[in-house]
Amino acid sequence: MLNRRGTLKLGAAGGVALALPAERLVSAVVGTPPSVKPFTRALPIPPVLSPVHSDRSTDYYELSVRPGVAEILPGVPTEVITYNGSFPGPTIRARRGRSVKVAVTNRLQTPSAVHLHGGIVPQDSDGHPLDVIQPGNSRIYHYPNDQRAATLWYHDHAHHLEAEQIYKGLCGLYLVEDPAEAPTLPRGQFDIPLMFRDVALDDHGQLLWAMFDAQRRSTVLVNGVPQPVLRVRRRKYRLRLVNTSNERMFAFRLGNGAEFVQVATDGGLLARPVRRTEISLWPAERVEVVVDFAKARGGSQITLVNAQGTALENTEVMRFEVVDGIRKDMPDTDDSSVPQKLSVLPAVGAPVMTTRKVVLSFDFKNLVFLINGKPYDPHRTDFTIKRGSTEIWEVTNADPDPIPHSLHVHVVQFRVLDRDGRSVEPWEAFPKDTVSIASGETVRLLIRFDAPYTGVFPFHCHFVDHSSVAMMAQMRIVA
Ligand SMILES: [Cu+2]
Repeated sequence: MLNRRGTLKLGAAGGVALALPAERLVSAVVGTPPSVKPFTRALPIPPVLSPVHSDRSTDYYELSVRPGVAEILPGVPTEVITYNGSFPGPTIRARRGRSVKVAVTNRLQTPSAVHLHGGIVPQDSDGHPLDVIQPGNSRIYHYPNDQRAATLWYHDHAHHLEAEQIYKGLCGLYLVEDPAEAPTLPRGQFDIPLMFRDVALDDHGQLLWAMFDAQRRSTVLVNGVPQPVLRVRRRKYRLRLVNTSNERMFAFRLGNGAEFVQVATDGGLLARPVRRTEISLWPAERVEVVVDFAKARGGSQITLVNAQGTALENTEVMRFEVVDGIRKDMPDTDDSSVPQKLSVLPAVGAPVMTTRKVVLSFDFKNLVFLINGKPYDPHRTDFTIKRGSTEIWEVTNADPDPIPHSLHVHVVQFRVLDRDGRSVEPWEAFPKDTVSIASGETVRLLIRFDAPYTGVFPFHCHFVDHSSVAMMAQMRIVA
């Protein structure tokens, strides 16, 4: 029998403490949300990073990975680690067809690697777990942005360290923009990023860190603070929902009869908008929605609720406060609209030549997370894949309830064909780079390896507490 607090050192994991996922199996909840008066603090928007230099083809940015201080609770300095001192990191706005080069300097005492999640990038800019920046060193990542406009994010990916370093703050948004795509959607100040994550805080407002500590991570943050409020005009807003949590799954609902119109998923715009009352968002997934606040009365409040939270958590995640009446500085005019045809999705591609099985499981005997029965070995090639080919991957979560997993495949955007044989809704089908897989479930992915790059790229569970302790594998893409 597994004991609840069971924690052991995995020598092979470089001294990373591994608590058993059995923590999830017990109902005890520890940790309490901070006593902050909810919905009084304005939603912070992560700063947009300015290029240090631009030329005809490329924008050049600089990021330093360094310790910093965040104000998660009002007036309380919390020690975190940051990109450029910002928690979460600054947003990079890239333009389709214009490349970005980011010079990253590591001022931590530990190695760091930057992965652009959802990016179609060459292998030497993918942030492979062993391709790290050592303390005191710098390197340049090259992002071609030769892909559809999408809400991407960058985060740490250093071998065995990504769970801790993402948790402590190493993530930021990376938006690929394309002025040709659905230009009538709300933009500018009406295009709002919402990065959701949970955190465990001690009595002094400091981060508590332990692997598999999901039960204690009971405080949900939006853009780095709990329960913020956003004052909105009576018009449409585009909201980019991003789950940067290590392990938390969200199910978002809006109060007061408001509804979501989903326009995009991980890899960009859907073909058509879809009305939804609840949005499920697992770690690393992105969903873009348009919410029309013109339907709300001036002065009313609309709360964003996490229907999957427990009573001891701040399930009321944030609030929208609709400004009252007509004001000169906040006119109600709205020239934005959601077109019924958002985008033309690329064709499926060549015939499928290869079908592979990917089985995700926890080894209860040896206490390791496995893919196809093996722990991650960064020196092993698990799959060899021909560039340009199309494959079907049958991905199974072989674990008992309630151990969820997901699969993130680097350098591609895939189609989810079906779950346990039932075809999925268009909003969760394409374009995706991370797919949720509940206990016992099998999803089939259609993956076209159409990136122009060869080399070794990882695929892994994006519950990063799992991937950090071996639920990762890798493919070698060959010409
Ligand atoms: Cu997992």
